Amino acid sequence: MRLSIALLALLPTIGHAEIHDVAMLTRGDTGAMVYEPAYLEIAAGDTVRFLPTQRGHNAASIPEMLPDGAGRFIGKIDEELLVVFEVEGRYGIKCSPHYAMGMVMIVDVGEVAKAAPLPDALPTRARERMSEILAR
Ligand SMILES: [Cu+2]
Repeated sequence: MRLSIALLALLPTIGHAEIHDVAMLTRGDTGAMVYEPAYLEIAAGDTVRFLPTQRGHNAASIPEMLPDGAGRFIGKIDEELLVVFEVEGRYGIKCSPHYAMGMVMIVDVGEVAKAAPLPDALPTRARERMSEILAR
């Protein structure tokens, strides 16, 4: 009896995927046109919930920073978007209207080579922001 109770108590934590909230902001604590947090390290199967906390933003995958086998995604402006990250690797995420202004974030799923170079194809400001994010 004691054993079965202990097993039941463990069940909710086994294989339980987490949900991580990200605010999409025009003016945040870390600057203008930002995701907060701008960096997440999560497990495969976890969900990220992009919240339209302030108006005018979305979240979309960056084709040059999408792991092999992972699907592209693009949220609608001013709408909440839930993305389940099943494939391990480093994901770049952009706000479609503010990509050139550097509104980007990084999601590392599972085991990721932290020192991997950023692709050359990114807009200059987006690249600078990502370097700052990774240096924090
Ligand atoms: Cu934006």
